[in-house]
Amino acid sequence: MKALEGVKILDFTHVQSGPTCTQLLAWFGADVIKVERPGVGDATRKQLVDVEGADSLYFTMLNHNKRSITLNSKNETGKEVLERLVKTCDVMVENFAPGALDRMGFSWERIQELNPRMIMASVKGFGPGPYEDCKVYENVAQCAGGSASTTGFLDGPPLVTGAQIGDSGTGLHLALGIVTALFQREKTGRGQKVLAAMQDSVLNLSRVKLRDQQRLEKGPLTEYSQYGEGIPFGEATPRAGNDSGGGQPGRILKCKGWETDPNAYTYFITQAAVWQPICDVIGAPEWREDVSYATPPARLPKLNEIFGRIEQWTMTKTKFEVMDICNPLNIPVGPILSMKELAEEPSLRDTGTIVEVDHPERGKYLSVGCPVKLSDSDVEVERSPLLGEHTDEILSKVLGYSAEEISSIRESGAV
Ligand code: CAO
Repeated sequence: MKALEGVKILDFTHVQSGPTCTQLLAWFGADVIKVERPGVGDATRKQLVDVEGADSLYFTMLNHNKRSITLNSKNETGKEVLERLVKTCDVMVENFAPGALDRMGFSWERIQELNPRMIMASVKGFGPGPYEDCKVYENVAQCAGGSASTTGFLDGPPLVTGAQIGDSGTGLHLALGIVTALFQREKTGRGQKVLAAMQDSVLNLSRVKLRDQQRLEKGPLTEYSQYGEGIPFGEATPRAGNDSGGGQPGRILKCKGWETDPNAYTYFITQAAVWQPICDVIGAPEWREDVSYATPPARLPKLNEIFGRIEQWTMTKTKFEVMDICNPLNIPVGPILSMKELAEEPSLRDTGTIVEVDHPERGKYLSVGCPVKLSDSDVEVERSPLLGEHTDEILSKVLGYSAEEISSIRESGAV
């Protein structure tokens, strides 16, 4: 048995934020029915195409383990089918632009009339407030949620990150909201509305930077490199390059081969508890007991000098040698792994975090499998559905329409 077996999800999501949420729920065993516009489908099916005529990797990697029904929700018969889906499902997930669902005739009030147990979960760019009507994509959320202003180097512009914290990050937040609402429904019998705003989710992930904003009011942020460099702080949490966001200073340092390999780097943390082994390993035993280096506060103004010295050592080793030498000494380090290295990493294949999936239109491709492992709910990653692949199956087996009714639904142009 899978954890969410028996839960039916009306998946009215598109692009990345919503699909990433419903894909997780599908991996945990929910029956996810993706509703798509006839003839068009989720816009990502045809975005960033690498195999002509086939669904793109953008789509296939975000829509595993789902079934697809095409349905025109603006057609009268289509609305009737959608009503039946609302009555049958436990959860409806959507990430349309603000107001789109109301314009379709499916306001929260209407949904409650149709099914009081329904959990209606939405991703929006912003929560209630001045920007609630705005459309939002990933990078807008990274900028509006505090990530971009705190990412990058002090002397450069704000930066967005490669990790899709606005879209996939919000999808994760929404998935937690949905299972929490399902848990509450067990006791109350009632559904509820669940909202995950992308700005809120990014801000939640940038929590430590709001921590620093408040610390800044009390004085300089001594663990930021700019403190040791004598650069004054402004009014807002600054960009901190690759400084560690926690209490143990860290940096990205060059390793052997950095001149030609853009990823020949390691992250190196000068954790206080292992200062002495660090001094030994980098060939600076004189720093072990020297009072001007031996304590964390004494080191903070000298981070550039200390990391410069450590880098002299890391540049003589590959990033994997640094790992092999430091790990037995409990020194926290981590290689900068490229996507190529991750794709080829056997241990990630073994755990199902990287999976190979077969697809009828495109053949074999790699995907990221379920990143959360449950010991009593196995995940088998299945390919994404073709557009409308399960329309008849859902109309008959889930919604109970007869063969004649299905023909007339088809004739109406609703599916
Ligand atoms: N049948 C009929 N019409 C359908 C339909 C269906 N099955 N599915 C969608 N539509 C219609 C919608 O009702 C809407 O019509 P109206 O504009 O008349 O109300 C229209 O398609 C377009 O929907 P949309 O506005 O959501 O899509 P968009 O491409 O214009 O905007 C996006 C995309 C992502 C910017 C917007 O949906 C949004 O802001 N969503 C919330 C935030 C979010 O999730 N962003 C992350 C996206 S990934 O980076």
